[in-house]
This record gives sequence, structure tokens and C-alpha cells, in this order.
Amino acid sequence: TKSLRETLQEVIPAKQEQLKKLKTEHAQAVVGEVENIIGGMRGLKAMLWDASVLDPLEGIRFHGLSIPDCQKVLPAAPGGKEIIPESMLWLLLTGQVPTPEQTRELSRELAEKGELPKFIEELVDSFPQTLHPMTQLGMAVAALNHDSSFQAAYEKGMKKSEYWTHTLEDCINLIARLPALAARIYRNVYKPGNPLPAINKDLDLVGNYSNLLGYGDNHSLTEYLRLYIALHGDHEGGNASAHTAHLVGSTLSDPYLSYSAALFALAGPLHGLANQEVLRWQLAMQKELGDNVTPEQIKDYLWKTLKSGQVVPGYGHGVLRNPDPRFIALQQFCDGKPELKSSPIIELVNKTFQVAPDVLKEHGKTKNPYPNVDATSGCVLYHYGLTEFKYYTVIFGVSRGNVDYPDVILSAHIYFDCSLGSFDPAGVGTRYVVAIDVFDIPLNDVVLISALGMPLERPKSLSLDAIEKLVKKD
Ligand code: NMX
Ligand code: MLT
Repeated sequence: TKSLRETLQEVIPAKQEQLKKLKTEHAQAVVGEVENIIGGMRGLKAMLWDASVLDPLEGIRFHGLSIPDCQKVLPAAPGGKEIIPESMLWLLLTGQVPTPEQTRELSRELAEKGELPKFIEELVDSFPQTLHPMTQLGMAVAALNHDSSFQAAYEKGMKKSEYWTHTLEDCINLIARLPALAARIYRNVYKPGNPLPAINKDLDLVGNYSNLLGYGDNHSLTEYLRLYIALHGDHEGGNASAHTAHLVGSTLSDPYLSYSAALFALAGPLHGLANQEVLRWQLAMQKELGDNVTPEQIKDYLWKTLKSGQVVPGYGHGVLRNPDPRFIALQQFCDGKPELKSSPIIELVNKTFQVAPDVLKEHGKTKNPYPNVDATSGCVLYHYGLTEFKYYTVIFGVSRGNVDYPDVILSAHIYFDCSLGSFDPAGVGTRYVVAIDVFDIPLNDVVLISALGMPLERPKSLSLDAIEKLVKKD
């Protein structure tokens, strides 16, 4: 059985070769035009991203596999049925489906490396309980770079060709420590004084996380968390948190710092924080309308939200133009469990889904009137009794750390001197050709962005294969 490192050792040279060829043979090839600099860069092809592609109608595919495909082929935890982040991580990094043995070996390695350094425990314990859990997570992750293998090797003058091995080591150590870190934050903020169990070396990553959170006996919730965390892992390269990590990683900041930066992008209400906002909004609706709400009442409530100038949380997307298949997968999980299907909060989510798209279409602003993953993800946690909704984005963050960021950071480090796109900041609003050989995407002036209320940045990424296909047409 090959380990993750051995598998990557085989996969990476081929990717490097593919990139080199692309650069040498097609450096001047035009891959698109910049049309929308003041529109949050929607559709701008400006990043290399190999692991996943987001189709507006079909949704996400991970190395070509849809969510139902992944549910068929990716190994689950022993005694479980749902996909787990370890098998998703393997697929995203290598493009290959791991065997159950390879998945178990990775779970074991993560469990063995899962303890937190003492100074991190002390740091987290010193945070005020009132500090938002996402702020705590981001700060503690940044501090974990005290032990960065990448940083230490860089100081000693490592060669570029060695970057990825140290990056991988940092990523594995970081992922391994996330359950203990995220659970400690939960314990300190919501259950102070409760003891934290030791990491069980025979459990998978989420099995341990659930246990540390105090829900280890709830098999159904643990399975939900496995699915949730595996599914949230990657959503191509342009989403706000992934491209933050990509940008920071490209400076050769180590993985801890890159992931920490990404977490702070995820903490915004238009991005990952939407899962807490959805629950807040649905509970307010429930409080105002009571039980047995009718579609007509929900419709009026939606209009009230829209007319007060707020967005309907959990609806709309920068790329998707159909219901998010991650939302569908979580709904299907609930459909298979009678107690979830009849849960008042899940029923309300379903009833809202029946009405909201037509209201949003009539409202006429959003390009996508359908639910995204956040429309249901937090509400299911609420049903299970995990009701502390300011914590929900931490779980989203654990997921992105598990799967997405290693890919971001590895790409950034492997392909560090790769050049993919440029535009002239003076040319706002005009059309610029994006050639493959220039590498200079200027940083926007953040003050200006907030002063003008410019939209969320969300460019489009392309895989190596897709770029190759595109430029070969020239
Ligand atoms: N409710 C009300 N108005 C909306 C909504 C919504 N759910 N979605 C978009 N709009 C408005 C948007 O504010 C914009 O208005 P204006 O012209 O006044 O600036 C207009 O519709 C056009 O926006 P779009 O091009 O459709 O959306 P965009 O790509 O700019 O933004 C989101 C995407 C996700 C930021 C946006 O749909 C939104 O704010 N949704 C609610 C928050 C949410 O659920 N975020 C979670 C996204 C998924 N995630 O996990 O990160
Ligand atoms: C994500 O999972 O990152 C969100 O759906 C937002 C996005 O893809 O832009």
C-alpha cells in the first residue's frame, strides 16, 4: 500500500512537466478577456486550480467526480457510510481514489499527530469567552506556525524542489491538530470546565472531533459531520477563502499563516458566516410565525427581509445558477432519517426552499435564486442539539483546512513561479486580454473597496487540462 507521500511523489513530477510544457509552448496564448474588474472579477480566468471545477448548473466536481460519484467510491469510516475528509483529501491532492487501507493509514497518522502544543492550549485558554470562535481559530492557527517545517527549512536554504515536502508536512500536522484546537475553543466558550477526552488513535479525524466536542455517542451526528466536513472541503479556487490562502501561500508564507488568512475571509457573512446567519434568520421567522407556517406566510416574511434591504441568507451564489448539490446532499441525508425529516427546523428549511426561489425571481436582483449549502448546513446541527450557532463557521473552517488549503498551498508552492494572468489597475471597466505569461495581479485598495461597497471577489479558475485545451485551439 502506497502512502500519501509516496503517491504524491509519483503524481507531482507529471504535473510539473505538464505545467512546464504549457509555459514553454503556450506562454503567449490568450485564455480570456477581463471584462468585469469592478464586478468582483466574476468569470475572470485568473487562477490555476487542479482539484475541482465548479459548473454553474451542475455544481462541484472533484477531479471530475460529482458528489454522488464521491459517495459511491470514496471510503467511509469503519462502521459509517458517509464520505470522510481523509478520503476526500487524498482524492483532491492526488487525483486518485484511495483504498480503505490508505484512508485508515492517513486517519491513524492524523490521530497520532493530533495533540496540541502546550503553549497553544495556554494561548486558547487565555482568550476571552466573548471573542468570536472564528477569531480564536484564526489566531491559534497562525500561532501554530511556531513549529512550521517549511519555515525552518527555508531559513536553512532549502531548494525550490523541496518546498512541497515541507509544505505537505505542515499541512498534515495542521489538519491533525484542528479537531483538538476547534474542540478546545468550543469547550472554553460554551462548556467551560468540561474535561476534554484524549485523542483515540483508532478513530478517524471527524470521529475524534465529534468525541472531543462531546457528541461522540451520537453516531448520526458524527456521520453528518463527516459528510459536512468532506463536502465543504473544496469549491474550486476562486472562492474568497481559497483564493486568500492561494495569494498568501504564493508569497511562501507557511501553510499555517496562509490558512489563518483564509479563515478570516471565511468569517464574513457573505461567505462562511452565512451558515450562522441562516439559522438566526430561520429562528426569527419561526418565532414570529409560530408552528405550522403556510407558504403564504413565508412568502410575506421573505418580502419583509428583502424590503428591509437585507439579503436572504443561504440563497444566491457567485457562480452557481441552480440549487447547490451540497445543499441537495445534506437534504438527502435528512430525508433518510425520519427524526430529521420531521424536525421543525428542517421542515422550515424545506418549506422556505419551496417558496424562496420564486420570491427572489420576482424581486429580480439575484442572478441565482436558489439555495447554497449554508441554507441547511447549520440548521441540521441545531436539530442535533449543537445549538451554539456562532460556532458553525468554525466547523466550515475545519473542513476547508482539512481538504482545500493543502491543495491551495501545495499548488502555490509547487507552482510558485508559474504565471497566469494580469490586468492593468488603471483599466478598470475596460477589457484586457489575459495572457498566460504575465504574473501580476495587483492588490486592490481595501479602503476603496469598502468605501464603494464593491462586491465580493470571486474569479474563475481553470485546471491545467482545461488551460491546455483552451490554448491548443489557438
Ligand atoms: N438576497 C437578496 N439579494 C441578493 C441575494 C440574496 N440572497 N443574493 C444576491 N442578491 C443581490 C445582491 O446583493 C446584488 O444586489 P445589488 O445589485 O444591489 O448589489 C444583486 O442581487 C446581484 O448579486 P449576484 O450577482 O446575484 O450575487 P453575487 O455574486 O454578487 O453575490 C452572494 C453572491 C453569495 C454574496 C449573494 O448571493 C448573497 O449575498 N447571498 C446571501 C449570503 C449567502 O448565502 N452567502 C453564502 C455563500 C456560500 N458560501 O458558503 O460562501
Ligand atoms: C464556497 O464553498 O466557497 C462557497 O460556496 C462560495 C464560493 O464558491 O464562492
